[in-house]
Amino acid sequence: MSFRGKIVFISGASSGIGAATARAFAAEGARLLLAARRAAKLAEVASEALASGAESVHSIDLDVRDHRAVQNAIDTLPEEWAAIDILVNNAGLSRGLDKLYMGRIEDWEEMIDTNVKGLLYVTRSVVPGMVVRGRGHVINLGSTAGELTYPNGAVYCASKAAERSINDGLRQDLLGTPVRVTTVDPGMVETEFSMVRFHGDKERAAKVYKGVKPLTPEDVADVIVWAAGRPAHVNIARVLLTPVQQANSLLFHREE
Ligand code: NDP
Ligand code: 8X3
Repeated sequence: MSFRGKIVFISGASSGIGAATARAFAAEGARLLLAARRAAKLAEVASEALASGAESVHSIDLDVRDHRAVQNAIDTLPEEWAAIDILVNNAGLSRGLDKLYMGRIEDWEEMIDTNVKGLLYVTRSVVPGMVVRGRGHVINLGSTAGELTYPNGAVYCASKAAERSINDGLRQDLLGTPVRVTTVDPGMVETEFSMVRFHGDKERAAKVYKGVKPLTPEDVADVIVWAAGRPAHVNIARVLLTPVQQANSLLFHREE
C-alpha cells in the first residue's frame, strides 16, 4: 500500500515511538498531523519529517486529557487535513513505580486521564469521520504491561489492560465498516518513558535498561507502518514485540 497523500494523525509525536512513527510514515511520503503538548519538540519532529520525505506536516499543540480541546482540534482542522486515514493513538505515560497502597493519586490520575481517557477522546473525535468516509485505520499503543501486571506498576498496567479492552471493543463495534483496528504491544523500548516515569531521575531511568538491549522506537514504528500497509481486507488485530532478552513484562535476561 502506498502512503503518498494519506493523512496520518499521531498523538504524542514529540518524542519516542510517536516521533519515530512520524519519521517512518514521512519516509513513505505520507501527510502528517502531529499532536503533543511540547510545541518546540513537535516543531523539531515536523522538520525532520519534512526532510525525510513527508508530503506535508501540520502540527497541533494538544493535551489529550482535555476532551473539549481534542474535539475542537479535530473539528477545526483545515479542510485539506480533515480526512484522517490513519490514527496512531500513541500519547501515553507512566508515573511512579510504587506499591498500590502507597501510590500517588496525582500519578494515577495522570496515567488514567492520558492513557485511557485521552485515547478514548481522540478515538471518539476521529473515528466517526472514518466511518462516514468508508476508510480508516486506528492503531493503538498497548504494552506487554497490559497482559501481565508487574509489581508496583498496577495502575500503569491497568491503563494498558484497558487499552486492550478498548481496542477489542472498537474492532467489534466497527464490524460492517471497512475501518481497521490494531493494537501494537511492545515490551521494553528505550525512549523518554522511564525519565517521565521517575519524574526526571536519570540514574533510576538508566537502570531500567541495564544489561538489556531494548527495542528502539524505530523497531516499533516499523511494525506500525507494516500493519498499516497490509491490503485493505487484512486487519492485524495485535502485534506483541519484545527485545530478545525479554519474555514478558516480568521476565528479563540481563547481562552482568
Ligand atoms: P515518550 O515519553 O518518549 O513519549 C510519550 C509521548 O506522549 C510524548 O510525545 C508526549 O508528548 C506524549 N504525551 C504524554 N502525555 C500527553 C498528553 N496529555 N497529551 C498529548 N500528548 C501526551 O514515551 P514512549 O514513546 O515510550 O511512549 C509512547 C507510547 O508507547 C505510550 O503510550 C507508552 O505507554 C507506550 N509504550 C511504551 C513502551 C516503552 O517501553 N517505552 C513499551 C510499551 C508501550 P508531550 O509531553 O510533548 O505532550
Ligand atoms: C512500557 C513497558 O514494561 O516498562 O509499557 O511497563 S514497561
